[in-house]
Amino acid sequence: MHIHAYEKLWLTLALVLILLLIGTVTYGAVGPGVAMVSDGQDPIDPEALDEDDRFAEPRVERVGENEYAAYVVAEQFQFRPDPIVVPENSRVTFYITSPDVIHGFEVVGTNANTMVIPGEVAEIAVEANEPREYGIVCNEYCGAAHHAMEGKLEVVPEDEYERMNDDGTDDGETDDTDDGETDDTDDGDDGTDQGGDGE
Ligand SMILES: [Cu+2]
Repeated sequence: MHIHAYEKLWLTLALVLILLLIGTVTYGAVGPGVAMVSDGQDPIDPEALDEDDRFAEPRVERVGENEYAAYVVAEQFQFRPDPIVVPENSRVTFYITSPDVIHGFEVVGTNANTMVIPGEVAEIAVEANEPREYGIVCNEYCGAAHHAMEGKLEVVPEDEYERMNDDGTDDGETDDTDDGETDDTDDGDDGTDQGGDGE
């Protein structure tokens, strides 16, 4: 059987296109780390968020060495808490839900981007390495002020984060139960160094 040269050429091109197509899909799946958002969380009653442990009080919690959990409520037309503040060099897992309509939650500049559906808890993680500020935007049209619905993720230096949390705002990680008055017993008689023992 004789195949015309042009026909061979087109056959080859068609084959190459098919391989390219399969290649791009495969690369998209494994290359840039694109993955489906986890749906492992149990459903939640969107009308009773104020009775839920995690969402009654939206917040950031330390859950391990350099690991933080952020419980976020996306609602018309804001994210709570705002800003979300975490220390540098940490991994933040966001748990996000909505009491009203479908919203989006994108941490601009990362590949974290999920839909937030009433009754569901979206779970998505971000590596917060360098101190910087990220915008958070809603990507799903959610009502008249959708365009104004934005938040912030602030990644701050570790010492700054500790200072912020020394104000007694979170009681999860303070373990200073018994160092009250035993370790500075010198009632010094050269009262020159005031300011040495700030807090
Ligand atoms: Cu929106």
